[in-house]
Amino acid sequence: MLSAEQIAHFETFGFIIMRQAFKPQEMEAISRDFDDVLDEDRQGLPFSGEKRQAVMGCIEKRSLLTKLLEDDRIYLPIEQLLGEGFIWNGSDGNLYVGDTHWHPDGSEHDYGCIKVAFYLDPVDKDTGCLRVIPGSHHQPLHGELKPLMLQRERPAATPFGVDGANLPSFPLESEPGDVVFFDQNLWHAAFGGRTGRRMFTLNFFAKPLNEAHMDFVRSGYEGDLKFIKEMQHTQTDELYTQEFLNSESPRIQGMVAHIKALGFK
Ligand SMILES: O=C(O)CCC(=O)C(=O)O
Repeated sequence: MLSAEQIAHFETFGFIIMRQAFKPQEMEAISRDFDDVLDEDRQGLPFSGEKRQAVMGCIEKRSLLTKLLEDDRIYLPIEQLLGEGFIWNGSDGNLYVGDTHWHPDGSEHDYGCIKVAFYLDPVDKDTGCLRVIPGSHHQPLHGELKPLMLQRERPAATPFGVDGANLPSFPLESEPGDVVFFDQNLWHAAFGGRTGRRMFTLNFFAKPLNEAHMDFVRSGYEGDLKFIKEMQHTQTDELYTQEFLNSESPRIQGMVAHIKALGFK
C-alpha cells in the first residue's frame, strides 16, 4: 500500500520508486523468465545489438511473470492511484540499444495511465536509468516541452539550448528489485545505457468512462500490434495468450474483462 505522502509524490511529480520491493531471489526467477521470453522471440538467434528488441505481451507469456499483476506490491498501488475498475493495457520486454530520447507516452490529461518499469540490471544516471522531468505530466509544463520531440528525429537538436542528456531532470537510478511507477504523461528518457539494457513494463489504464477513453484504449492496442511488426522477431497478430485471457485469478479477470469485450486477442 502507498502512504498518503507517496500518493502526493506521484500526483505532484508524476512518479514514485519503490526500493527493493522484490527480493534478490524473486528477481533471479523474474530475470530468468524475462530472458527466456526474449530468447524465444529471437528463435535461437543471438541478440545482434543492432536495434532494440521488444516483445509485446511479454509478461503474459510466463505464469510467474503474469503473477506480478495480481501481486499486492503492484496491484494495490495501482488501485490506489487509478481507482477501482482499472484495466490492463499490456506489457513489453525490451533489450534497448542506445539512448531513448525525451518523450511522454501520452498526453491524456483527463485519463489515468500508469507504466510500471522493472530494470533488471543496476542502472544509474549515465548508464541508462530512467530520467524524468518531475511535474511534466501536468500542463502547462507538459505542453511546453513538446519541442523536445525534435530530438527523436535529430538527436543534436537543442530546442532549450542543451542536449538531451543535459536537460534538467531527475535520474531514477535503480537496482534490480526496485520498481518505478510513472504517469504515462510524464516526459522521460534514458542516456548512456549499454547495448542490450534489460527492462520490462506493465501498463494500466483507469476504468474508461467515455468514448474518448475507449478510443485511447483501442489506440494503445493498435500501437502494440504495430510494435510487434517493427520490433519483434516472431511475427503474430495476437498480443495475448489464451491462458492469460482466461486466467482464473479474479484480479486478472477484472483487469482483462474489457480486452475480451473489445475483441482484443
Ligand atoms: O528505459 C528506457 O530507455 C525508456 C523507457 C521508455 O521510454 C518507456 O518504457 O516508455
